[in-house]
Amino acid sequence: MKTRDIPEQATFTAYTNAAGGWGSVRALGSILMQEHVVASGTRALMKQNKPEGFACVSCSWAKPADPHAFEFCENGAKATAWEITDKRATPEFFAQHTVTELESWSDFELESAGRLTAPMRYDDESDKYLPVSWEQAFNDIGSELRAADPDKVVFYTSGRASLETSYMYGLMARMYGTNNLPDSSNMCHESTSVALPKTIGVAVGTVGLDDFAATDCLLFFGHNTGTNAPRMLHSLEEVRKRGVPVITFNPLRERGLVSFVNPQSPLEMLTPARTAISTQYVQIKIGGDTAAVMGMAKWLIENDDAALAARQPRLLDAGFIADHTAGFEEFADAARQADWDEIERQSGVSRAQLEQAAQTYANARACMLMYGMGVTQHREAVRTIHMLTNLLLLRGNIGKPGAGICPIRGHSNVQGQRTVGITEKPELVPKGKLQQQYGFTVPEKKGLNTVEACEEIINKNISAFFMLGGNFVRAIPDHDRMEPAWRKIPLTVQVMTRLNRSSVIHGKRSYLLPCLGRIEIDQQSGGTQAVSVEDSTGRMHGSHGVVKPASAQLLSEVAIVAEVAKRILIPNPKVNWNAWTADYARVRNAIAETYPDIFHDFNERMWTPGGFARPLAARERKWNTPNGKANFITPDSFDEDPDMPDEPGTLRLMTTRGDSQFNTTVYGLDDRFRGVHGTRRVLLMNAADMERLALQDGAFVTAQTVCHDDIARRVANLRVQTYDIPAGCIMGYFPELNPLIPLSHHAKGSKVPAAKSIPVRLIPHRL
Ligand SMILES: Nc1nc2c(c(=O)[nH]1)N[C@H]1C(S)=C(S)[C@@H](COP(=O)(O)OP(=O)(O)OC[C@H]3O[C@@H](n4cnc5c(=O)[nH]c(N)nc54)[C@H](O)[C@@H]3O)O[C@H]1N2
Ligand SMILES: Nc1nc2c(c(=O)[nH]1)N[C@H]1C(S)=C(S)[C@@H](COP(=O)(O)OP(=O)(O)OC[C@H]3O[C@@H](n4cnc5c(=O)[nH]c(N)nc54)[C@H](O)[C@@H]3O)O[C@H]1N2
Ligand SMILES: [Mo]
Repeated sequence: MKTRDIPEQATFTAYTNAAGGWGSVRALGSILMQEHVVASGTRALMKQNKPEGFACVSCSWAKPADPHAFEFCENGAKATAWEITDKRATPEFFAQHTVTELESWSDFELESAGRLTAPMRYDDESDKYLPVSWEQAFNDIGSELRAADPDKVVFYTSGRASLETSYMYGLMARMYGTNNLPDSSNMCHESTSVALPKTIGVAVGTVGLDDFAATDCLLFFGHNTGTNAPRMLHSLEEVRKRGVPVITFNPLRERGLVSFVNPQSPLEMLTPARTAISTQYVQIKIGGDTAAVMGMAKWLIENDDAALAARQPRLLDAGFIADHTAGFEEFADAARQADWDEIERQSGVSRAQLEQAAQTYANARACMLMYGMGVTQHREAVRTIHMLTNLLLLRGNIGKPGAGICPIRGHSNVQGQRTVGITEKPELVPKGKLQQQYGFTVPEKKGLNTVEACEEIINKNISAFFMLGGNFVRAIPDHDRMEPAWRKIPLTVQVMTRLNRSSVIHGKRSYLLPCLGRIEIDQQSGGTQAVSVEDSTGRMHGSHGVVKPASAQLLSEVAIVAEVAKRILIPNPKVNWNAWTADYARVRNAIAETYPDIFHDFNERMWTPGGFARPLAARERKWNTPNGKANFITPDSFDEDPDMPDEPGTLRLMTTRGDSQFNTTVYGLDDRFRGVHGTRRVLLMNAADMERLALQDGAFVTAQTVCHDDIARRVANLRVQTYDIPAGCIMGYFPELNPLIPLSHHAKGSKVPAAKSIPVRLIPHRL
């Protein structure tokens, strides 16, 4: 396995095979070997996403009630191998390397050191992490946090922590006195959490796995399914076998959405029949979604007007619109007035293509719409999501079988964390319930989200930053500004499994607290413990570990949160942190008491095959919006990025994941489905842009952000490559290109960094 990224040695091949197939099987074998876990890995994989096993730590896609023998995908298997690896970052490892030396390592090399085995504390004098006892670490962290102003302490979470841990963590922060609870969702689907309550009155998707069997049409916006939620390809394959049309809107022809060979279907593997996934592929410009959907809506509304006049069958669901919605007339007028030239220019797609898509949509009795980061990580993300729901509402596609909206969530429990109280917004917290249950008053002051936490770090207003998982420093924008500021934080604490950038770029005092992963057996005084998670379709699943922990010294996340809570909070007889650690069923009882509608009889229901569903009002056509209706919201413009400087030569850069990574965890340098091998320092470009800039394949450039402030944001040594991508758009990889995203460049309303629309200029390197 190549660990050094040397772009000169990279190769590019057009990948013409389907996603899945033998390529997946080969890739799986090599990762099990790389992590030295061929036997244990294979055994663990048989229990992945099974009712009696563990919930995969990779994506959050739904887990069926009747799983396949192999209910995992290549990337889920990679995530498992990565967690149960036999490589170890022991105290001896840390004794051999100064932190300054570790800083020069790549992300891949840092994580390749393996699982942390003991709690560590940074020692200034030797510039090394030295072992520290748990007791000492908790006492030190506790006394520092007790002395701090709670407003200046941040409790970050990455979306992997279980419902039990997340509930305890949120409660701890609030009892301590702050709502400073940013999480990875602030960089991910927060645009959804802000947009959907206004239109359909829920903050999450309305689609369930059963809807795939009833649908007549699927629309896909801005998601790379073959890489980031591959198990969904099984559902898509089934839908396609029924002849259901799938229309994809994406600047790139992502392989998983073009065609798929099921690597678990022996017949397909022998006779590599592939299932064509998308029936129409709309290669939209980056940021062109509002305009494209407006084009579809315009066609539907104008043809409906004509049908009405001619007394022919309607194209719109007029009954649904009249009974259930508000704002239709204003929206319909805007659609009628929308100008096709403007729609074509902003979307980068022809009128004919959009009319074709609209016609397919109009023919379907029930339609589902799925979307990912290509929608949420834009300046106008919230508006685009409103536009997506407008399209669904036109034909009553919310709250009937086979229809609905499906934001495809990222981390395996990111949606669940929100459900049990991880949020910086106090208005989303059941204050009365918590008061009644624990006798304390939830702080009123709004907490910091991710972008705001970064701003306060730059302003030197943060005294301590606690990370429950994740790799904050690497996942956020504006690395070159954030890293020096991060080092000035008095205390950083990381609950983690593997070494990453946030541990080598650390606060003045820094602790690494190694925890059990979800795949490991969690033994407490009350017996072996299970945890639970919520998937993208709002179903809760139990999960118990199946492999021996990486080290006898690891503590569970629940235990770590409880130990910190005991040290920073005034004792409260209503919360017995020790009892919660001993038996997580008691935490679940507490969750059920706080959120009875969702979690009643939690312990009994958590092992329901396929999970148990949370009530979703919109699914029943009950609208929890201020006016009690589902709302059409008319966009004020189509321009996705009003701040995009109108300078000639400015290109729009999207930063996405490749096939060999889980967010900031980079397993390898290849992005197989996109045909990129051996480097991540690459920009994929349209041939016309290459020609205009007089660039040849393999040339090297520096990318520089075009921004209104005077801060220079650059990434050098990027290799350019011609690619099938619309003119004016370029693609590169997250997190390598994060220095280019200005912190201020985030979605209006949700503050999700606009990682998919960075205005850049390219400066060729001189030969
Ligand atoms: N194996 C693996 N699985 C993962 C992850 C991982 O890193 N690895 N990460 C997890 C997490 S946290 C998340 S959030 C999800 C992310 O999964 P995705 O939502 O797929 O995220 P990205 O990889 O950023 O890919 C964004 C997609 O949107 C397209 N796109 C970009 N801009 C636009 C646009 O303006 N309009 C449209 N229509 N499309 C656009 C891109 O071409 C790309 O296909 O995956 C989760 N699952
Ligand atoms: N440019 C750009 N930036 C982006 C994005 C993008 O598309 N483009 N995507 C954004 C999105 S969608 C997201 S979700 C964020 C991701 O941001 P984060 O969630 O903060 O980052 P991850 O890379 O998922 O975190 C990986 C680390 O989690 C730790 N870890 C793994 N398993 C466990 C566990 O079981 N317990 C604990 N305690 N720790 C564990 C390991 O130490 C590992 O190094 O990045 C965002 N940043
Ligand atoms: Mo995410």
